[in-house]
Amino acid sequence: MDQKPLQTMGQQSGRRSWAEPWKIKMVEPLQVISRDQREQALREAGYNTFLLKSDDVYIDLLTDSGTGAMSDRQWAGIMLGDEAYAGSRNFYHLEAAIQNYYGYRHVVPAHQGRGAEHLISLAAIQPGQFVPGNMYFTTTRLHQELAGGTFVDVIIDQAHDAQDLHPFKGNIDLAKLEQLVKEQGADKIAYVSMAGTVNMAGGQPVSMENVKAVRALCDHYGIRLFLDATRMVENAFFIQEREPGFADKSIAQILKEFCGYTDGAWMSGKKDNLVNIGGWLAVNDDTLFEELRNLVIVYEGLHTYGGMAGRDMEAMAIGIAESVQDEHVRSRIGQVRYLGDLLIQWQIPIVLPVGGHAVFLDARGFYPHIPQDEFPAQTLVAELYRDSGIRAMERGIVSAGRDEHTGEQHYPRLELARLTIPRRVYTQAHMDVVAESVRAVYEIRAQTRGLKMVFEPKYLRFFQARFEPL
Ligand code: P71
Repeated sequence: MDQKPLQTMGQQSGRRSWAEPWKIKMVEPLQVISRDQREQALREAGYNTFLLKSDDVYIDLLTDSGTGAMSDRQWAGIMLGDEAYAGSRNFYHLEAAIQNYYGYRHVVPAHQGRGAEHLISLAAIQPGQFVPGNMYFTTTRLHQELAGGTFVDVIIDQAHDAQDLHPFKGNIDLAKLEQLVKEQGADKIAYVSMAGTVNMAGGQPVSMENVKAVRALCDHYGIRLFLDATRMVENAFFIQEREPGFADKSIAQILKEFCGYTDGAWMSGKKDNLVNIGGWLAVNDDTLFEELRNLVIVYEGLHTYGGMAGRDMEAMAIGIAESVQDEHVRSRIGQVRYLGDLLIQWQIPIVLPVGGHAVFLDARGFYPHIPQDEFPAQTLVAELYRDSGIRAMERGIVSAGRDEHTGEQHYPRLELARLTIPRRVYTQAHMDVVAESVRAVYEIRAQTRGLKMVFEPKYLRFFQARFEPL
């Protein structure tokens, strides 16, 4: 039998290979349980991957949130925690890092992203106001609604089409935004809520041109613009790669320029900032800052720790500096893209272009015979786990939940299963195993049946809902 000469990954893509800008100093053993055990674990978890025990998971692609590997420098920083109740030196390091890399004037720490979302929503939304944004995110929208606001999706139409190749599918549609402002009046708009790389659209970026244009529109109507900076570093990579005029600018320069068009940001440090727990809010306005700094002590903790230990703040300060290194971001997104490219070559339906933090499988493409209210994406994540012990996350009708007024289910166009890649954790070989499992599940797609929901919690139902096979 003829054997084709083996090729490295770089050779296969017609370039010199490159690798991660780090080496491994400590490892965490993994185990794989048997197929029968997985079948039982799945039943016990009500076919919901959020309810699996992590010991029963082989490769964990549930989320990139808090699941990254910290560097030796960050772990050294943990030992330098100043656990003073007030005025911890680690807070000042964190504050300086945020001011330096993101460019905002005032910093309020929070225990994680949703803590920060809670505070900004309370401070900046009057009941009855609207909050336009580039596609909803679950916790973001919930806090906006709990504060009395109504979220309005003003993302470009292309974002809702899994196959559309627009390079900046996270962009805000200026016409949709302006129409809302004209219909409701500028005083009914709390602020524009813009996310850097849009999670639910597949990790899709916003262009510099778009944020500039949104800024101009906001200035015209006197509306504030706040940024969900959770994955803004990854957004900066796409600008560097795709937007004319940015190829020679560093990720750090692009990040700062982008943030400069916004009035403030909230952050889940568990993503870009390379920590297991932490978050922050940062704003330029003095009055808003005073209000946030007052609110944080009610809900999170004193304004110099906001729910974090001193050591957590130190790790995040160091993580911020590491996160904007060009080599880091290139290898992080390069790994996501490696997995995506394998699946594209095998003609498995995924969201295109491949985004920053995850490969999103298009469950409608897998299971055209399963109607949306039999939960195709939930089915797909259950099938993947059954096949190989890989854990993914549903991002479709279960995540979208119900309309708060009518109680009707939202029926999102995107019905996706997210293979989320933690930062600095898995190797190329792990990605190969994942790709082969996705293919195995795809090959048996015609025999696969949907699920029915047998338990539905009131808030953020996807976390705790239970299902049974049909
Ligand atoms: C993700 C998460 C974590 C998560 C949250 C809700 C359901 C399932 C998983 C969290 C984000 C995020 C964006 C854009 C704010 C938060 C909240 N993402 N904005 O993707 O992606 O941050 O988790 O630190 O509270 O798995 P938090």
